[in-house]
Amino acid sequence: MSAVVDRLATLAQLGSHENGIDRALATVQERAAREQFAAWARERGYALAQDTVGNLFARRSGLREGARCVLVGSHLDTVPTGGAFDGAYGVVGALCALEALDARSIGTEHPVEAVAWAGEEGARFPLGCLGSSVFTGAYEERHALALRDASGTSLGEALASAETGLLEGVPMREDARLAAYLELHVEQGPVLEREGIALGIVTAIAGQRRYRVTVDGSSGHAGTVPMARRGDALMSAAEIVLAVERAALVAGETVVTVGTFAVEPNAPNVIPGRATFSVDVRAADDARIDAVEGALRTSTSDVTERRRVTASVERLESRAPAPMDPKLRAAVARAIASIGERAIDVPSGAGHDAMCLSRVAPAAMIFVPSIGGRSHVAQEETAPRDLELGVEALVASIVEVDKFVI
Ligand code: HGY
Ligand code: MN
Ligand code: MN
Repeated sequence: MSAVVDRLATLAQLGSHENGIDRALATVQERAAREQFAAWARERGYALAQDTVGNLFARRSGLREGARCVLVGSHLDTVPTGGAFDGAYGVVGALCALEALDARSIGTEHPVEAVAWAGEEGARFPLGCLGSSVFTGAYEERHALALRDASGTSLGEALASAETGLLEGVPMREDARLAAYLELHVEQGPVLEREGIALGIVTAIAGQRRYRVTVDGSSGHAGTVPMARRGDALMSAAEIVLAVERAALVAGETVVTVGTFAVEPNAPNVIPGRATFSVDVRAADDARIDAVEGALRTSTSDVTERRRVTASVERLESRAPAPMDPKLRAAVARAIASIGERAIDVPSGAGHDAMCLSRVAPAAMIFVPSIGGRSHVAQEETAPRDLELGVEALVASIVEVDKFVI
């Protein structure tokens, strides 16, 4: 078995249960994944560093004194009941790429660092791309550490705990200067498989916004309160949910997801007094996302006028569409051609840490196919030969990028 396949299998054990993998930021399972990454890096003699929000870096030195680093990586956390490839592949692939450079005695002008970004999925603390947002200055560290999970634990508290926190004996990263960023990832969609091509070069990452909507009504007896006198939080929420679905369909090329929904008190014979849900909207351009946000706000105020409820919409996160760097994309294309392989351009509907990195450095992404286009599910899978080819494409891309980015 190749190193990339073998290591992904090792990571897949961490947080694994009968319905998939749970490895949210600053949990025992996610910390174990960071420990595993650190162990692999130490074995190979790469210098390790971390930062205060749990980003972890393994550095292979460059030949040129003072050159900025080429950063290569992805994330180790998963969505609840997630799969073994989303994120983990890009982290393991980055380490394997450093090792391939060693094995082939290829020196690079720039130091090259494999990075495991903390909390990309936003599954526990309410911010996606948490680690890369803080690293790139898009989100303040103190605000990130103050974020609380559903049980009220802050990220700062979780990262201070010996069981779930920062790694012992790993120094803080000091040098944040970047030459370029590369991320290898599974496509999570159907295009590469459909086209029968193993490598994709990402053109742009769709914009995305996340919201929390809270509807407050009045709890009451399911059998006695007449329909006309109810302030049913769930029925009101249902109207809002369907309104955003309609708005996305009208906008076209727009996706909207209500992935969490909580009802209180959550009993069959009590009228729901509170409904809280998430809304995640994505499109390649901001105007379409604006249209869905408009519908979200209009339908929310509409239900508060027609029904006996109050409601609030909080925008938790907003990321503009992120085009990848044309020069870096061209370098990746040359690199892939240099190893005798073909690639096509593909857009990314999924979010990635590369969105954040692209604001501060040239960034590019390489995709490999996802079987059946499936991801964020336990069944997500990529063929071993495609995983290996992706790493080869990454190695060649590092070498190509190293030639011109100083
Ligand atoms: O939500 C996303 O698109 C990513 O998988 N975090
Ligand atoms: Mn994901
Ligand atoms: Mn991912």
